[in-house]
Amino acid sequence: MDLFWVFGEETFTIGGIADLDRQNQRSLTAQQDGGRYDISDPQRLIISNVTLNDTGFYTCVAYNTLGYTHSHAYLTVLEPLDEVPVPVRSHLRNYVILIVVLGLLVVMGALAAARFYGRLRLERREKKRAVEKANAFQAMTKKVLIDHQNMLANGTIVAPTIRIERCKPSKEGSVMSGYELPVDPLWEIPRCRLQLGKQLGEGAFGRVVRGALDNPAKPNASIVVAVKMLKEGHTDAELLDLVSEMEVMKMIGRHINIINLVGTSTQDGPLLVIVEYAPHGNLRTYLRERRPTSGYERAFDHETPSVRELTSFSYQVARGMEYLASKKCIHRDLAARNILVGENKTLKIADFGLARDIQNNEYYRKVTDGRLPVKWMAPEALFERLYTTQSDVWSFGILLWEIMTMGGMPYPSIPNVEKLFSLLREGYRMEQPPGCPQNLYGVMRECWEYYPTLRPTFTELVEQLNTILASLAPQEYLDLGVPSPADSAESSRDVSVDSQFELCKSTAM
Ligand code: ACK
Repeated sequence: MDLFWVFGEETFTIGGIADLDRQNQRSLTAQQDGGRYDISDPQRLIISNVTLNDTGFYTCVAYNTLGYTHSHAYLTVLEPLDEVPVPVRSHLRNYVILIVVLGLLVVMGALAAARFYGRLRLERREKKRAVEKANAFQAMTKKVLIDHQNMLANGTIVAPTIRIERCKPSKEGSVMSGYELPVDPLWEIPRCRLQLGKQLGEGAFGRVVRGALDNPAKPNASIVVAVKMLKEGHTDAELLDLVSEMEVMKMIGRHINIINLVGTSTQDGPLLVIVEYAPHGNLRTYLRERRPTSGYERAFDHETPSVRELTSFSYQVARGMEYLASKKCIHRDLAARNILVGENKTLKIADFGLARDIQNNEYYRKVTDGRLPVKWMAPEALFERLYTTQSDVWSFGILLWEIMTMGGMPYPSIPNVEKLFSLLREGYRMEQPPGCPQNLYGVMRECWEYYPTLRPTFTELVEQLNTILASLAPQEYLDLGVPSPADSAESSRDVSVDSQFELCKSTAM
């Protein structure tokens, strides 16, 4: 079978190839029109350089000896578009610019994203560090550091230098109390050996409770002790004061007439300072409860102490003070309220290790039981804040007066503190208490010499009181058995003194 291509009318009639021209149709050959027709593959017609004249029907005719058949298609050639020819170089430049701009955009985007993620990461890291820091800070304890080096300044015991540093807890127990105290193996008592009991008293920041301390050597024989501790919500300064008191007590050592340190519990909980227990409370209350009364009945079922016993009390306090003075310890608040009465009427000086703020004007205020500490203060302590063992001697004289009046209030008839100051300067001193032996009153007066060097030392006081003690008959009592005019005047004076305290309070504030 042969094929040939025809261009022309749509209808193709049988007439043979010779009739083509007549029918306005022409057969296409490869040589025509400068070889525009490519029919190297007779089943496919390829026309190059097409023009509008090429529009029309194209018929493909197949024939053999038996006959022929055909098929046609219409070619539409469109007008060329009115395009402004764009030079190739300009295209290229546009591409380059586009690529550069896109590249720049990509780089800038990448940079912005990198910066954003960088900042995000930094913020996260800072937040994490802050949380870690806060956690670490919370887990920190306050380490109490004690420096004993400067405890003896100018020949006087001063509280050790104690400071607090924040640090990582080195023991689990320290986290419980918030503080880490150094262990002193000589004094440390495990908490499990101590059972706390009823409260004996409390101040603004601390409290004292009774306790029972097990004796490991004798399982069923515990000893009664007093335990000093801080109240909840105390400040660092208050803790340092208690640590300082504990250290001073350790340094001072033992004497029968002072409240001795028994031990300390510094680990695995709040600081406990364990001291000897004095079952009969403070000397002032003790004496007041044993004042002779008018009737046959006693207000409290207590025996009134004899003059000899009272002198023995004075002697014991002088012994205790002599010991403290020998240890270069200045008490600064020697008064009957700070003397405790132990077993067998043994007197014990308490609170000698207290850190006292002598610069503080609170000193001019009355204390909890309504007394003004200034009434026990030597003139130089009062006017110049100069505290020495000799100013303690002055206070001892006032304490003697308290003893010989069975817990009386000093300067009962003086209306206010200002008046007391001027009277002391003028040389006024309290009178001899009723029933007080003359030689004992003489000791008081020596203690109240204006110039500290003229006052006796505690060693001299011990000697003098010992001599007086030896001279006294055992059963001699103060002449207070029947209320004397002086005694009733005393009690009424006490009332006036109380109202006078209110006056003092307003002037002190
Ligand atoms: O004056 P007081 O009866 O005796 O009340 C106070 C209270 O605790 C607060 O200080 C009493 N007190 C202090 N230490 C002791 C102690 N070692 N033995 C008995 N009572 C004490 C004090």
